[in-house]
Order: sequence, then structure tokens, then C-alpha cells
Amino acid sequence: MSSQDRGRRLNPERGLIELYEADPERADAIVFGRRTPLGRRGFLKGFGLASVGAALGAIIPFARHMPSGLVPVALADEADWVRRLSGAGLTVLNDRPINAETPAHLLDDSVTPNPLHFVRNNGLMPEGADNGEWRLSIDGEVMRPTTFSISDLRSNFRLVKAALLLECGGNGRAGYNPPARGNQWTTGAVANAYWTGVRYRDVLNAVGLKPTAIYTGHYSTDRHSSGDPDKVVISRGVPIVKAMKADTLIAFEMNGEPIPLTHGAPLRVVVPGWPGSASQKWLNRIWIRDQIHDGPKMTGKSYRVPSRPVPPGAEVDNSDMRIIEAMPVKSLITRPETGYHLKHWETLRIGGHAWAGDHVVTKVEVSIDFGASWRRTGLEMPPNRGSWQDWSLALKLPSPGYYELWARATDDQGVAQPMLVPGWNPRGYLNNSMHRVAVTAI
Ligand SMILES: Nc1nc2c(c(=O)[nH]1)N[C@H]1C(S)=C(S)[C@@H](COP(=O)(O)O)O[C@H]1N2
Ligand SMILES: [Mo]
Repeated sequence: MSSQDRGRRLNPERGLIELYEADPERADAIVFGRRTPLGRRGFLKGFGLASVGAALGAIIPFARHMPSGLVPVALADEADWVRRLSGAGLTVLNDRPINAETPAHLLDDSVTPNPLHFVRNNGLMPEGADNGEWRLSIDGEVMRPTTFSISDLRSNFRLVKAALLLECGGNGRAGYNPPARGNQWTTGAVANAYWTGVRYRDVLNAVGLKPTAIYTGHYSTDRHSSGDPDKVVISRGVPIVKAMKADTLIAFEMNGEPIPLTHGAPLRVVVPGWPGSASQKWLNRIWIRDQIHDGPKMTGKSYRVPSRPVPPGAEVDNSDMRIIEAMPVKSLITRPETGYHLKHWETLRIGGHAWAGDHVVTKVEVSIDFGASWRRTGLEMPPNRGSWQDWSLALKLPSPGYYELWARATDDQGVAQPMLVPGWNPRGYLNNSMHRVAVTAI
């Protein structure tokens, strides 16, 4: 293993499973503090004791009796998820918690199949839950605090099925320099599935909002990676006006099936076009607030960007950060796959999707000459509000050689994607720069 490989293996953004598979002795050294064969303890510093504690939630009194290279069974569950997600073609960015993104060419379908939908977890997923026993309670600034079962939701409210876009606020983070901490998402923390559920607003109308209600606060059953049962992993919310939009759902089906565990079984919020973090998974409580919700990951620098542009690498005061609401206009080239080769006289079929937060995309253009000229693509209207839009273009390349396909979407406000990474921000959110794909004509 070269020293560069070793550095990569120890990248805290990857995880212990991969490390165990690649280099069990070194993994032991990290987990149990044993000396590595090379005796290079200093090398492990970057990985940090914090992640060791986070990985197991406790010290191991009998560590000295554990066989070398034994994967602690506490990590076996994650190892299984890593196998399943990477088996489906996803790129696993972290295994504890599990985070995985989808390579662009696997997102070609108008509706993303469940196994190809990116997975973003801030903590450890709950154990599987029984749909019949699941309860959602709503309290706070409401007239009639109420607890609903899933069958109550199904029978009391109109069912809605819609294709809805989820994109992680950190999608594209890997493009920022200086780098921002967190999962190094490239382009694949986005997907568009059919979600079935009830309108959030119908449920709020049923329990009756008090005039003081201004924000929602969402709670769920995932567990903090520290192992502390009292620590809430993430509790975010949206302004009441957003919860009252027709395409904001409380969902129990994903593409016509019960929601898979990775995506929030059995009940989740879906707020299309807003940072994915607004779409709480494993939802069991809604607290209606008389102030902006201040749960974990609502405050500080989480899912927030500077209110004014700052130079790359700047220190920004928390009081100068604002909550991210609608995501910016963006597009993805899902065919051809980057690295594609064709005969130069063949027709090149290019296609993908585009989306624009709370807006509609009105134009997607493609350039094959590094932005010198642009061709308009055929763009579909969304099947419903909150869905991404398909676009396509067929063309012939002028001669053999290396080309880059660039795609640029423009929304109904006239706002277009930037060519390069947009304004740097401390946590690396909202990178909507153009997607580029390499093509070689022979
Ligand atoms: N309970 C809970 N809900 C959550 C999260 C989480 O960690 N816990 N992650 C959020 C984030 S940051 C994103 S981007 C979306 C991802 O949804 P997915 O995993 O179904 O793609 O879920 C959101 N809902
Ligand atoms: Mo996210």
C-alpha cells in the first residue's frame, strides 16, 4: 500500500468497515489503541479518538483478548448496509452513520427506483418498526393535540401520490475549496421518487393551528452515534407557510411500497425542493412552535449559509448565518456516462434532469465547446409540482477528439447555474455549479 493509499484509507470521511476490510491490524490499532506493526501511532492521529468512541459508544475492557482483525459485531449491521448499498451501485461515503450517493448515470430514470435513492443519515438508523404500532403525535401551538396511527392518517385524509425531489443541502460539497467538513458528496445526493402520503396541511388543519403557530419541529427515532439515548440526532422544521403548501407531505409509501428503513420507515416528512434535512425520516412527533424551531442541526452553522458573501475559508459568526430554504437551480447529465466513447459520425444522445427549488426550470442548454456556444435541449414540464424535469438533446460531434458536455439550467426567474462553484460557505452547502461529462469521439 502506498502512503497515499494509506492516507485515503484513514480518511475519517470513509469509515471503519472499509478500514477493517483493507487493513484489520490498523483498524484494531484505531479502535483499541494497539500499536500498529509499523509502530506509526502518530499516523493515526487524524482519525481521532472521537470517531472510535462514536463507532462503539464505549470502551472495551477486554480489548486485549480480542483476536486481531475481528470486526466488532456492533459494526456488523453497518457492514451489511454497506454491502447492500454498494451492491446496488451507490458510492458509500461513510458507514457510521451510513451515507451513500448515486453515480449520475444511475439516475437516468425519471423516477428514481428505491435502491438507487441516495441515503443521508446523521445518526444510527432505528430498528425496523411495526407500521401498525407506529404513532405520530402533534402538540405545541395546536388547538387539539392528537396522536395518529398510520391507518388514521390513511383513512382520515386524502391520499396524495407525487414525484418529489429530495436533494441534500450538502450535495456538491466536494467541490469547495478550502474543503468543508462533512460527507464529500459529489453530484449524487439527489433523487426523485414517487411519495404517497397525506398533505401536511390537511393534518395541521385537522388539529387546528393556534394563531401563535409559526414553525414546525420534527422528531424521530434514530439514535445518536455517541450511543447516548437522550441525545437527539437531528430535529429540524419548516415555516408553517411551507408546511401548508400542497406538495409538502407526510408520507408512508415510496414508489408504491412501504418506505424502506433507510428512507425513514414507516413515516417521514417530504418537503420537495428544500434541503433534504427538512424531510425528517422516522417521524414520530411534530411540535408546532411559536418561534423558529431550535432543535439540533437547526442552529449554529448546520444547514445554514452566510447572509452575505464571504471569502473562501472565512470565519463566519453564527449570528451572520441564515437558514437554507429553497435549493438553487441545478441540473444533472445522466446520459451518457462520463468517459463514454463513440464513433464521431454517430448520434450522441444526451439527457438528464433539472430542478429549481420552489421554481420551475424553463430552459436547459448544453455546450460541447467549453461554454463558447449553447444549444437548447428539449425540456419536459414536471409531472407535478416538486418533481425534477427531464431534458434531452441529440447531436453529432464535429470531429474525432475529446469533448466535455456541460449542462446549464435556468429557472422561471431567469436565474441560471454558475459555471464554477458558487459562494464558499463554512459547511459547503448549495453547490449548484454545472455538471460536466467527458466524451471521446473516435
Ligand atoms: N430522522 C432523520 N431524518 C433525516 C435525516 C436524519 O439523519 N435523521 N437526514 C436528513 C437529511 S440531511 C437528508 S438529505 C434526507 C435524506 O433522505 P434519504 O436518506 O431518504 O435520501 O433525510 C433527512 N431526514
Ligand atoms: Mo442532507
